[in-house]
Amino acid sequence: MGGTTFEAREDATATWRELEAAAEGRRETTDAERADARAETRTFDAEGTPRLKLYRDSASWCPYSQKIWMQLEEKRIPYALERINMRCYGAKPRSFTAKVPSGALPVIELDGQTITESSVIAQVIEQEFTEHKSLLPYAPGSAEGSRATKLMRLERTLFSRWMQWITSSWSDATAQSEYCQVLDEVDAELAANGGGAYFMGEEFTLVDIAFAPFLERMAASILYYKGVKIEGNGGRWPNVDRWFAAISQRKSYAGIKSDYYTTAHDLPPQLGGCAENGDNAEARDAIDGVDGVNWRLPLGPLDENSLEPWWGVDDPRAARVEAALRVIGNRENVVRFAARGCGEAGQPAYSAPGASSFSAAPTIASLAYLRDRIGVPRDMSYPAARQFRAYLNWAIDSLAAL
Ligand SMILES: N[C@@H](CCC(=O)N[C@@H](CS)C(=O)NCC(=O)O)C(=O)O
Repeated sequence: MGGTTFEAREDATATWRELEAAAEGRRETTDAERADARAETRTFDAEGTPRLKLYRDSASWCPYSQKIWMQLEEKRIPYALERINMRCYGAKPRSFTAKVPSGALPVIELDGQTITESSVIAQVIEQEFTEHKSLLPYAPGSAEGSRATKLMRLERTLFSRWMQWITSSWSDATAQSEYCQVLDEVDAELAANGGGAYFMGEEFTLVDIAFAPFLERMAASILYYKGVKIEGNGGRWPNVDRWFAAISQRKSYAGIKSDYYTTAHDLPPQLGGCAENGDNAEARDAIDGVDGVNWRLPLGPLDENSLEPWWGVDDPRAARVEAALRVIGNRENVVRFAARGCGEAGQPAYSAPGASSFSAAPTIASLAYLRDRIGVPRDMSYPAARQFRAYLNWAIDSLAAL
């Protein structure tokens, strides 16, 4: 960007400095208690160095890291944070692989001791931070304790049925039916919890945390690759819906939840591919925004009937403020990143030396590149990303019409 032809254009667009001044002193109107994927540490107003350091993946893609992240947020345990790349998108620093040769995430350091494996980490956190609310308050061997263990096993069964279905197109109908049968069991367990929306009833527990990252990814990927709606299905899994609605209200989850678009595109590099079944074209195109409606102004209301159900309050203005502040606060990186979209390194694809007229093509390409790579929750929340994608499309359409 920035050639003389561009600067010579007359328009009323604010400069970055003006935008920065407008942003000065403004806070995102979203809840300050909500987890923030970009935070370097989380103190919960405690003083001193946290006992615990969490290593989780830089792009917020890893479901096992998300479990531990949510547990810490839910218990309000102060933690330091280091982001580590997953292999599918980057290298890991030697300082990390020296500690953890497998490179697997998540990892915690507690009082300097390195602990791996999310299920072990979760137990250690429960044992070590007894002054914080217990998320598994059941005696081993008690009826509730046995139920929690059974539900944790059910989560792994659901996970393996999902893997079989989502990564392969082989025997798709059988894989679908086997997956849906286990989801029926999950729904029945949620109905048989003695009341309340959570797996163990009224109480939110580690069982909900075990399911959350996976049900979230299943809802997105099964709709996108198989055309089957899990969340907001409106009939077959009403208790799963009630659970989605309840968990989505939690502050510990709202800031760390992804969206369908991000998940649909981040799973293939992690899993080595996801298989479409031919019934998914409509849902896929809608999630990608190629239908001309999704990601376009005016945006419809976001609620539990949306293509991607939204169970919280839809506040479009707050969402726009969040998106604007994130972009203004990180503008150098955003601009540098978007500029990758308008040509290959060393190949200014659209440059036209000496051209006297403004060419919108490089800017359009950069904006589209940025639009397609906004990550939730890494960059912003889903409502904010939705607004930002739609306004980028508005800018793209306006430039294309010049
Ligand atoms: N059983 C492990 C699984 C962890 C796992 O599979 N982590 C993946 C990311 S989701 C990982 O770190 N893989 C190495 C990499 O992608 O760099 C746990 O529960 O912690």
